[in-house]
Amino acid sequence: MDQFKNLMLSLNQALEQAQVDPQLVSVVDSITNTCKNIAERLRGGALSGLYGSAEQENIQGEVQKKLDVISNDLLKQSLLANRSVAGIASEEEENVIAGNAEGRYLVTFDPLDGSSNIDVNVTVGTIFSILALPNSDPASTVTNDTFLQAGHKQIAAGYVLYGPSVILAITTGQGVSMYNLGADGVFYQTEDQIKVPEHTQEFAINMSNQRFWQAPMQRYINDVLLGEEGPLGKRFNMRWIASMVAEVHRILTRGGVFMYPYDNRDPSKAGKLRLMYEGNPMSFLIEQAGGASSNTQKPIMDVEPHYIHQRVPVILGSKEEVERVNTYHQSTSSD
Ligand code: P6P
Repeated sequence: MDQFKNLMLSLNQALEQAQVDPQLVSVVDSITNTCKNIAERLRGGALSGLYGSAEQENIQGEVQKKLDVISNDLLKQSLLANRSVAGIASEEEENVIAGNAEGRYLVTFDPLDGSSNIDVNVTVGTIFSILALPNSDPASTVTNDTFLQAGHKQIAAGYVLYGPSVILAITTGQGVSMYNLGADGVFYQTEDQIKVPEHTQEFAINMSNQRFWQAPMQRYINDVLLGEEGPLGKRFNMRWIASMVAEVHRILTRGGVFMYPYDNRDPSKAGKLRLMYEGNPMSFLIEQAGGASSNTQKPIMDVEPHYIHQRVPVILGSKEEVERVNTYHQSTSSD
């Protein structure tokens, strides 16, 4: 990596070349610098004494890992200290937190997605989404409602993947680029204008939930599993990492379709994944890379949020496959 670093753009050089608002660059810097700190804590593994549960639950009713709490606190501290940040919303926090009166950007984030994988040393990540403060709302009145903007209003979105490499994927609405964290602590661009292959033979879903899915999803997966002899006429491979960031990274890298559909385990919930800081940012990345993202009825970024922790069914990835899943559901709705 070092031998090429002079040939590669740093994150800040790339954002400057793309003429990104300096205040937005400052917000991205706060996020990525904090993610470097999170990566350092993760690298310590069991030696860091940071494995295991924090012995407390978050607003989602999920038992938090120690690193969930630490990552959340680090991002809160860094973003609320940034004069460009008008407010933040976190998966780990019941309510939004107002930031700086002169701030123009709102940030939603999942500080450590896939954290159940930490203790087994499997890839996790930080997901973030950046919205503009509505002109009518001076920063001092930032409330939960200020954040309730549909995904197509996002200004920027991305993730930092803590895997064998620490990788940032980001979009500011001008395509998707990726950056590897160098030994010198700088994110260097390794990919630009990423494109998700339109066709795929790889699907990702938690099959153990099959009996809880709606009929159209069961029919689609049954047809996928029939392979070449079935109606789809091709063999599929399956992946499931239980870490959305890792699944989306694989899809941005080689295509595929990721599904966390509605299931009736808790009929009051539209799905497991959250709209504002999982569904929307990942959909922005996927659509900017030429893929598609749907709740089986409409693009996820067209879903109007009514609650900061609103959940949403997620089907995203290679366009042909997402559209196929939608067709299975629409034929039911037209029945
Ligand atoms: P399950 C992680 O907890 C997460 O929110 C996503 O990152 C991941 O795709 C999904 O939940 C895994 O859910 O039910 O398979 O553990």
